[in-house]
Amino acid sequence: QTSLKDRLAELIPAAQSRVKEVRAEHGQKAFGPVLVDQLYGGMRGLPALIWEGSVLDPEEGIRFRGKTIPDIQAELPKAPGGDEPLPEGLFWLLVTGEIPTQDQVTALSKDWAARAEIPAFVEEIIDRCPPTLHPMSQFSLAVTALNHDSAFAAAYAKGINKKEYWGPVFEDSMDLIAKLPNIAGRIYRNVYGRGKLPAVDLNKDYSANLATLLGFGDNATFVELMRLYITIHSDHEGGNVSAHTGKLVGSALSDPFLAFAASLNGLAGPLHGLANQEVLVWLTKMQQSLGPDAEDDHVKEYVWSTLKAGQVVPGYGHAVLRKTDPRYVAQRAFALKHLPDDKLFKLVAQVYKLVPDILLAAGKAKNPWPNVDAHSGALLTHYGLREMQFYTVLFGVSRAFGVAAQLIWDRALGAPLERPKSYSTEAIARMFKDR
Ligand code: FCX
Repeated sequence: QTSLKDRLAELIPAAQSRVKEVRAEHGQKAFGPVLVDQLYGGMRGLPALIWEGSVLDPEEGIRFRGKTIPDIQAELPKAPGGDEPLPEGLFWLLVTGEIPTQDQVTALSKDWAARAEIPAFVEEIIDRCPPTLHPMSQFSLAVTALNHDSAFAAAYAKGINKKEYWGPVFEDSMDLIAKLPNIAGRIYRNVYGRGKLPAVDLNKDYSANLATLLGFGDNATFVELMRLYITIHSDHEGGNVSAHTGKLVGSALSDPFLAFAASLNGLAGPLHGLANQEVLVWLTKMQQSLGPDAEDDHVKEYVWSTLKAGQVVPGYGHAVLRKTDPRYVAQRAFALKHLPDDKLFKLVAQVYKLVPDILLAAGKAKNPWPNVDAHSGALLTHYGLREMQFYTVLFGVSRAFGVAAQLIWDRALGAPLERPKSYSTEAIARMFKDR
């Protein structure tokens, strides 16, 4: 079976029965106490969501359908001559739980290339944005506008049976992912004056096309970087801001374009995806202030000055992880292989050696280790993609894979409207007065 949709149609009935079974067996069991502090504390650790594609372990990091990053690097199909997994394969895995064949992955590459074009009015929306509008805002506008052609919105207006929701949501999700390279490429070229956008090549894989649209398609190592980048940024279970926002908005039966545009607005925050931009801004300022080849003591002082100014060290810490992020490790391995002598990579590595001890000494951050965003910008910079404000757009392209996979399953499994209960401080004070 080379069609993802056909394979999914085969898998859905069993998955629906499995959910019924699990709910019948465990539905009435408690998941532990909820503390009042969790309501005030950003719901850290509160079990609250179902997310099928990936689960995050604090010590070990992410597993996509049970597989670690090294597992997927070994097992997923590669491009001819390539070493990195094709993101097409990761999407197949997220959706089906199965490692696809080379043919299945090639079929996805072709399907996405065929769906890649964006409507003329969306091109115009992007072209009319002032170059001073942040690329993430432009990205979100364009994705929102794709809702014009949503198969799900059209089917809903015609009165589609709820049992059939997943079909048009699948089509929208495929269109969404397929159109992101054209949107990202257009924003990049407009904002930074990088010339006209070339056409998508129907015979190239997704990452090769993305690289070409950005203007880096001739560099085979950059294409490999895009394959790795998209794969590792795709999904990080359901509670992070972008994933949860997409699921939440999708639960109102907003179509995948509206739901994912909401994800992007969350990803654009500096504590989440924008941290990859913030890291490069911070490293660049450090280089300007300390000069090249700074000594450890000077770097340490610089880190302390950031903390003393009441700012966070971008790229460090995590709400769930308690070890070095395996997504950081994978990017570091890529750098050691392809750009070991790069000055900025060396600074990233020096910061990695010094920051955890400082954050431990400062005594606040629960996790002193680097996350995914501490490394990505240095790799992009090496290949000439130096415009830091654009970095989160690439994170956004990748995150669509994880959010889309879950939106499809949410509709296939009949996930309800999300509506948790909130309380005022006065209500809490009253309720717990005598307890
Ligand atoms: N530098 C300085 N202080 C930090 C810190 C850092 N890197 N990480 C955490 N802290 C501080 C917090 O600000 C908080 O201070 P407060 O008590 O004064 O409010 C305290 O330590 C406890 O926070 P903690 O429980 O460890 O962390 P949270 O779960 O609240 O927040 C994030 C997690 C990721 C938001 C936090 O570590 C941070 O701000 N890091 C820097 C920004 C960043 O890299 N974000 C990207 C994360 C991720 F990979 C992604 O989504 O892309």
